[in-house]
Amino acid sequence: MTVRDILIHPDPRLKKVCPPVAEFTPELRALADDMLQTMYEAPGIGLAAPQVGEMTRLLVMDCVKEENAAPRPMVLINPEVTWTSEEMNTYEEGCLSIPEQYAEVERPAEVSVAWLDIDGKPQEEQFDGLWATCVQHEIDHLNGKLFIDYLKPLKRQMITRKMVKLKRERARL
Ligand code: K2U
Ligand code: ZN
Repeated sequence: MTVRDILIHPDPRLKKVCPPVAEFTPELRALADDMLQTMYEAPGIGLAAPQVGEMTRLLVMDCVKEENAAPRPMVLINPEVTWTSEEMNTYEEGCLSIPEQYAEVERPAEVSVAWLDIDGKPQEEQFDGLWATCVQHEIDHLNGKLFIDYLKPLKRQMITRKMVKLKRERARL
């Protein structure tokens, strides 16, 4: 397993709609393992393949917060939202591709998602709470959408300018 570099916004690869996974290969399993390791190491509770430069519809998440609770690493391939609740929920979101920036985003409080697991087996589950926020945030990544796209233009531009500066500084190191 390898910890992968996480792309930082602005990056054209973070704005692309990713093509679906076509075949279940050992390389796909290795990518999922690398993404889980990268996510835990960040640390984060979710990570989408385009964030590590892999343009494919695969995401990982583990939103278990309790310290002594067992982790629940999940790998979702070709995920699709099949139902959303009327009720909305607002959460102060962050993003591993937009470090140190946080803003309130409103999303459906509950979602049902259908996906294929790492063995290609169809799964379907209803998520609520932080799991619902996270899975919607990750599926947005597969469609080239970032949480800052929900913000007012001025706020989005301010965050983008900060990231451009951060990337310039990191490039100098
Ligand atoms: O996609 C990502 O960048 C991973 C995010 C997922 C996420 C963002 C906002 C709300 C829920 C999930 C990272 O996990 S950001 C770090 C983080 C950690 C705990 C709670 C919220 C965000
Ligand atoms: Zn993100």
